[in-house]
Amino acid sequence: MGRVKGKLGLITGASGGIGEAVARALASEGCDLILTARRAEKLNNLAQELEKEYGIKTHVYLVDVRVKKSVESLFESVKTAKITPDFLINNAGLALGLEGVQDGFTDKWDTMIDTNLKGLLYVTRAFLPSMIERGEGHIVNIGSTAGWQTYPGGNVYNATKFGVRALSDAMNLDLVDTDIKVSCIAPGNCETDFSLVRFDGDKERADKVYAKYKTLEAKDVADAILYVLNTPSHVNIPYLRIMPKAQRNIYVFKENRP
Ligand code: 8X3
Repeated sequence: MGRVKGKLGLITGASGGIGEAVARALASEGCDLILTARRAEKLNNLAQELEKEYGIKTHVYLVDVRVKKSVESLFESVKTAKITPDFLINNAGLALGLEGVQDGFTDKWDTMIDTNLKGLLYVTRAFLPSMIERGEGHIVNIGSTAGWQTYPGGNVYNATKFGVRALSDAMNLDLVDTDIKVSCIAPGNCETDFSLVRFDGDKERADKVYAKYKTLEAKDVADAILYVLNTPSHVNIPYLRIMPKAQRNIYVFKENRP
C-alpha cells in the first residue's frame, strides 16, 4: 500500500456515490485530486473538506463528459495548470429507466450511451497520451455486474456496461507495449443514488432495490479501487468484481436485511 501518496488522480462523476467515495479514499492516502462533475456546489464542498482534512491539493472542474467540448476544455485547463494525472477513474455513469426495449425512451438511451461509453472514451482519449509519454499511468473504468449479466429492462444500460467491460479489455490489448494499466471494477448492488436517478426521483421505488439484503456501500467499492491502484508496478488487475455477500449474481441473493 501507499503507492498513491503524492500522486494525482482524476475522477469523473466525483460529486456523489462511488466517485465521491473514491475521492475520500484517495485523499485519506495523501493523493492529490482532480475532481470533475456537473454539480458545482457538491464538488466544491467536497474539495474544501478533503483539503482541510487531509492536507492534499484538489483541482475542481465542472465537466459534462457527454459533451466533447467540455472534455476538451477540461484537458486544456489541466494542461494550463501544468498538472498531469497519474491515474484516471472513469466513474461518471448512470442508468435511466427500466422499460423494455419495446417501450424504451430514445432520449434516455442517448444519455446512457453518451455518458457511460462515449464520455469514458472522450476522457480517456484526452489523458491517455500524456500517461504513455511519461511511461506511467492507470485507467480504472467503473463497470458493473450489469456488464456480465443482462436482466429484464436493463437492455441499454446492460449494453453500456458490457461495452465498458469490452473497452477495458480492448484498452489493455492496445496498451500492451506501454506501462499503462487498465482495470475494470464491476460492483454488484451498491447503495447510492443510482436507483433514485434510474427511477427519476421515485424514492420509494429506489429504496426497494436496497431493502432485501445488506448491499455494498460506495466505500467498499472505493477500497477495492484503492487496492487495485496500490498494486506493484508489474501487477495489472484487468477485472475486479465486487458483490455484496448476500448477492451472488443479478438473480441469486439471500434476503437477510435486518
Ligand atoms: C448497477 C448494478 O444490478 O442495478 O450497475 O444493474 S445493477
